[in-house]
Amino acid sequence: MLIRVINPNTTRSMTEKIGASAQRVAAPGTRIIAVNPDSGPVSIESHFDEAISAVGVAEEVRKGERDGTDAYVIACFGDPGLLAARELTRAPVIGIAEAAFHLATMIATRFSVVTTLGRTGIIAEHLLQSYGFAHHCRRVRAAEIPVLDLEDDGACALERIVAECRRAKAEDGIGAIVLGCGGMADLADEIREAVGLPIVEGVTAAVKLAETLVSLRLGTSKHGDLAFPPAKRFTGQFEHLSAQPGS
Ligand code: 5HY
Repeated sequence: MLIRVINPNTTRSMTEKIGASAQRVAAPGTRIIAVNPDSGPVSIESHFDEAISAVGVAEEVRKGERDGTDAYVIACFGDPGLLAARELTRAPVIGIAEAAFHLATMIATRFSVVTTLGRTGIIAEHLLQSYGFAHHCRRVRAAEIPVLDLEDDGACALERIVAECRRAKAEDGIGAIVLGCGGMADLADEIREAVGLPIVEGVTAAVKLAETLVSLRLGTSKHGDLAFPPAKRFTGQFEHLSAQPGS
């Protein structure tokens, strides 16, 4: 089984870290290919970053279709371009936020999210609403660390995340915590150890859900709004996206 794990930002070191975490939990026989778009933001910390990164996600799915990919994972906690990506393939496409929310509600009646910057918290809140998990989530908290601090050992990112998780455990009346950034993929075990609560990490959650869907031969429905996009001409820098009817 081939799973294409797409880091929507363009920071290669974070892509490799995400890929290693994904391969660590993958079943024998599952091959993970971890990629990021050539063009786009080095980190995603705003609605604008999200909008630009969604195009990069679509481009990576188009490339994956040429490789016979069995499933896709969008490894950014905003699940940028999730529905557009699903339109482009019959394979399952899993966003790490969506995956983490699903698993968290199977192990706890209430959870909190701990993300990077406060300003991106609203993106997680919008997803909780649109996915129907808002009533399970007590708070979306932020460790107030820039995403790329997760790539800098000297930045004390882990300490700040653990401190915010401990506050959530003490104050939110929850049974689990969801980590709110793909760049935290390698930190779940240490945080679980330090905080003493179930920690749900999206990249690994999404890989296991993708394997489940593929093994059940469940792919993205092509009946209705996730059907392939209507073929049309694109202009300018997107001309290469043009498609002839029926192509
Ligand atoms: C992510 N940004 O998962 C989001 C996290 C965030 O570049 N990868 C990013 O802070 O919204």
